[in-house]
Amino acid sequence: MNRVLPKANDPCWCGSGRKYKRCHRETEGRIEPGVISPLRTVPEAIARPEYATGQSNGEPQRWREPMVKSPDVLARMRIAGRVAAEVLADTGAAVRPGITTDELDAVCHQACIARGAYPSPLGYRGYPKSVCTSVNEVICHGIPDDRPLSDGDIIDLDVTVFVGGVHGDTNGTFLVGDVDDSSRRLVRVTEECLQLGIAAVRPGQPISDIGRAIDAHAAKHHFGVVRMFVGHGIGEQFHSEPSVPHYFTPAASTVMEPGMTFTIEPMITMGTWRERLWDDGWTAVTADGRRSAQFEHTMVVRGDVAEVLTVRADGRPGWSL
Ligand code: EYF
Ligand code: CO
Ligand code: CO
Repeated sequence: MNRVLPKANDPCWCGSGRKYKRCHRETEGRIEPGVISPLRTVPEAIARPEYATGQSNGEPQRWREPMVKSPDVLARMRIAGRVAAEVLADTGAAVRPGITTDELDAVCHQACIARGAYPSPLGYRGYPKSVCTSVNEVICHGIPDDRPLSDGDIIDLDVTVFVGGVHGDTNGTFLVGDVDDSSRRLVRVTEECLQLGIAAVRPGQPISDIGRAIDAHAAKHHFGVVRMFVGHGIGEQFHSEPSVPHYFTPAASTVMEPGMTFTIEPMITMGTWRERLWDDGWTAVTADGRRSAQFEHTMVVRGDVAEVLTVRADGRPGWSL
């Protein structure tokens, strides 16, 4: 049912007696936490990462994993990257108005299992689901629940798989039905930010080159770049060194070397880059309630440029714009 919204100085519709502008106007139309379904299980035959073996409350053991990977690890990461892109494509194909984010979680969960992969987010630091589903103003780490998608929403699906002892991490933002032009522009520019970040990968150059390229493109479109969450090293661990900021900072001084593996995953906003955390301790939203989009690839630095690992067998990513 469509409600006629009050004018700013009228009494709020909720009956609080306060002016609408001081009561519900700020949060009108925002995503709210829903009901989270019970944990899904993974067959015993599928190898799981150490944090999901029930011995550490989901806290990963941190060890000094080399940033530069061996040929054997790289070969396994190519497979994990392909599987992650396939699972993202399968889950993205299910996006439509009316489907709940929990149903998308079930699609992702089954798509992982069908490929002999463990869904890396499940149990990671206590995270309860197999995929992150971040709708509209949710920046990242949205937890799948019973909220159905609405016509006009945008949703980021963040898929990570663990297979062959290594992780592959990719995400993309999908349009739900008929989406307004400014949101479409946000999604398109965010994907361009990822591509420009990848194009800035070059051995011998500092990682700060990546954020410089992304920052410049977002600024050209008057969009914000989220600072709280960054790309990360990846391999036998889900998250390791180096950190990959999507904004320019000279502190990102690690020099890129052939064989280094990391993600680039810019979160680009229509308004402020500042975030707030929901009371669940996981879900990050924009401080002003405006929309945010994200795309992510896992890659390896090669002798000249980056090789993107999270692509399907035909070279396409897990999304299509
Ligand atoms: C309070 C998580 C832990 N963290 C990162 C854990 O790199 C990722 N995506 O590209 C990524 C994915 C997930 C993740 C899924 C779960 N977590 C999230 C939020 C808060 C937190 O610790
Ligand atoms: Co991810
Ligand atoms: Co990531």
